[in-house]
Amino acid sequence: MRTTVGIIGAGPAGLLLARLLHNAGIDSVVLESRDRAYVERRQRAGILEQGTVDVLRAAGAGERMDREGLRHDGIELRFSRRRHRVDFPALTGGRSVMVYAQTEVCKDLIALQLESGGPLLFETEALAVEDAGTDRPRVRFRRGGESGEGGEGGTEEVLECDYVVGCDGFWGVARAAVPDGRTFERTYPFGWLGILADVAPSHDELVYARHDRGFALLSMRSPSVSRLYLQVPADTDAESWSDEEIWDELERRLETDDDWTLRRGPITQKSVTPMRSYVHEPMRHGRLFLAGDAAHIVPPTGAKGLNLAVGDVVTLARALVHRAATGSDELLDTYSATCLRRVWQAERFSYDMTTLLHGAPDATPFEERLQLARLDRITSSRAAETDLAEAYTGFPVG
Ligand code: RFL
Ligand code: PHB
Repeated sequence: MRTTVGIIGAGPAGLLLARLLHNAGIDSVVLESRDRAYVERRQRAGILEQGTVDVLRAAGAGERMDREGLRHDGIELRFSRRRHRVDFPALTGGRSVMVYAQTEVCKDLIALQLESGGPLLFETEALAVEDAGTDRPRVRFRRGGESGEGGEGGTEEVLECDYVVGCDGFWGVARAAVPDGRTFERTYPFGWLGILADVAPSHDELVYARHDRGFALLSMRSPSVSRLYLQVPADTDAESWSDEEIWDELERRLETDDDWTLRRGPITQKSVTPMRSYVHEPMRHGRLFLAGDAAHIVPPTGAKGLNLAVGDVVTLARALVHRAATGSDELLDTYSATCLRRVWQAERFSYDMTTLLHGAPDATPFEERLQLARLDRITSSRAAETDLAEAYTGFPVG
């Protein structure tokens, strides 16, 4: 098998890259280890930056998003029982964000790819990237699912490429083929217990709450489905929390001075997400490029992960199109540095939001007071609030 661009992984990064390349007349093959239903159901991000929305629209993948997505012009910060709204358009010259779930972005991109696009092979696991330093990189892969899931019987095949892009997430195989890289990492002693519930959201915008008992987040998937999170110790088993305990704890952490109330409803999904900050540099070796979670992870507090993945593949698609049109490697050579600049801004913001709002188990009273002082600053200084609004609505790509 042979293609111009071999893409490993059909998450948002791989799927959008395939679409951008298809639109520019460059062929690709996408290899995805999981089956289609799994990829379409995996609950993750919910917030699209303005720039991400614009990219999806321009790629021809914005039709359902524009019909069903919810435009949000702000978020609420909640602490010491107080509520403070951050008004994005007023602070950023008109920018906003969109609530449209990652599952839906992936469904739309998968449908487009299967309808008109290069091969998208599910249950096809990449085993290794070889010869990335040459002009004939290859992906060794096996069809028939992941090893251990009936995949052992599948025969090994090879995809020969001009370029390989690792969009295979944090646990993928592509990163291992970038030698002499450097990694920067921070783990956190807490995670998020996330739930989906069949109940109308209790507020029309997202609520980020700092509480002495820990962080809580109120988000949503649609006018009738709520998505909520609770900070929990890192090793928590989601099943150790009963539904009633989860609602009680959300109610405590989201408490206010006024008559705001939390609506409860049937919980349909429950899981714990670990928190991590991670960057791998560089994001390229020869003709192998890394994009999205394969190269970097942010804690979800800043809502940046999916948006970073989109920024990476937009930058890469532009560079591959430039190469095809002019024969010049100029933009491919600057790919890693261009992406990393934006990545580190997102790392900084996500770290700041995480430490601003979460209680560390070993936090001193001094550090707790500092957290409140930082919140006080954001809610009383237009300059500080603008800094948050600019970062939340997104840094420019490229
Ligand atoms: P993905 O989505 O992990 O996709 C990688 C794909 O590669 C496949 N794969 C392989 N395929 C073939 N061969 C192999 N050897 C393979 N190994 C892996 C996997 O099956 C998978 O399909 O990475 P991608 O495309 O880089 O996208 C990144 C985003 O998914 C991620 O950054 C976000 O979900 C992070 N995130 C959020 N980002 C936001 O922008 N806004 C948010 O509000 C937000 N909230 C979140 C989040 C992530 C969360 N979790 C679960 C980590 C909330 C949560 C709870
Ligand atoms: C979500 O809706 O899943 C979500 C929203 C905002 C975040 C993280 C997750 O910061």
